[in-house]
Amino acid sequence: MSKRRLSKQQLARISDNQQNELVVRKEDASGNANASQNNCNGRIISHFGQRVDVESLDPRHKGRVIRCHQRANLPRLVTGDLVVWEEEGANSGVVLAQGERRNLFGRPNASGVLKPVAANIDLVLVVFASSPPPHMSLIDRYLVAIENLNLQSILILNKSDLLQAGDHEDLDNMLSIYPKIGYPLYRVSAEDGSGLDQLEQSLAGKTTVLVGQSGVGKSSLINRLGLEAVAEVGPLSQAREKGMHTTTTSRLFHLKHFDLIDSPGIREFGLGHIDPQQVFDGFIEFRPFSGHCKFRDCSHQTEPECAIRLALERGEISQERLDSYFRILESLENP
Ligand SMILES: Nc1nc2c(ncn2[C@@H]2O[C@H](COP(=O)(O)OP(=O)(O)OP(=O)(O)O)[C@@H](O)[C@H]2O)c(=O)[nH]1
Ligand SMILES: [Mg+2]
Ligand SMILES: [Zn+2]
Repeated sequence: MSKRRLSKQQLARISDNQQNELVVRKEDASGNANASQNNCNGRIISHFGQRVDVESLDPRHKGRVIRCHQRANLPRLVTGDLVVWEEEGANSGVVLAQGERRNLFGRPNASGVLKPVAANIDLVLVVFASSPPPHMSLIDRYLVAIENLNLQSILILNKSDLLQAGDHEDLDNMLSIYPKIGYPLYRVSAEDGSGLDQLEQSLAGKTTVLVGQSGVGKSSLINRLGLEAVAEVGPLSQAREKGMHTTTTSRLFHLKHFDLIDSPGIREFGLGHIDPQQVFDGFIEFRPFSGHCKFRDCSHQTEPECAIRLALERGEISQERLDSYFRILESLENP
């Protein structure tokens, strides 16, 4: 990722270009729900069960938000989707068609069914904090999902204001692995604003979704990155430990020169919808060794001439990430 700083003018230009890049596919022959480039006039900024909040892209009333229901033939729409909508009564509307989705970030629920979080995104911020403490396998599960969607990601350690020098050696050791394999890692604080200047540079002109456990401060970061508080922030309480979530639905916010999507926190992140090969591919530092083991069906556990274990011995793969890989594979077998 470039360390070059962008001027205000450059940031404004990127933002304009981003707006102009909203291109959608032409209606397909079956007359199905895909909208053409010219008639997409809205974007979903939040969804609530059967209803969605559509932000108008019509130049005459750009930015207006209308609560809409959707035609029954449409798939379940998600925050970030481009749509065609029309008015129906005073302050409500109906979504008639969906624009093409560049991508869809989702997570499976407890029964393995994929629950959509956001569509048409450029970047995922995987947010964690010293409290609640991060689990490496949670971070790695997110990374596997993100890699399989070919999306960019940045790791964010929030609440850096709570960390005293010297009392977080384990956390530092765990986190130091990621920049070495190519993931940017920013230490920030939504409380005192530290580290956010650098983060903002990486968000310029992009639509970014924030994901992570409940209570790590995703909504607080959004409020701090904007000019005013827009997202609801919750207490860090006992109730939260029991699974209370403050943010309950994904929502898109337009901030200075970027868009951010807040998402509900989670306790578990299952990967029910992916296969073992996709898990392997999701560990980016393993990829150069793919197909190099002596046995084609090598499990990378005890086999001789295993390229992964040889890379481990050479220090090109860390023991922690390999352990994490095995843990994820195991969880696929015993969900
Ligand atoms: N000290 C400190 N506290 C923070 C920081 N960021 C957030 N908090 C606190 O952490 C608590 C949870 O913050 P939220 O922003 O609601 O967390 P969230 O990730 O959006 O949680 P969900 O919406 O449930 O997923 C609040 O009490 C915040 O004030 C930070 O950088 N430093
Ligand atoms: Mg929140
Ligand atoms: Zn092997």
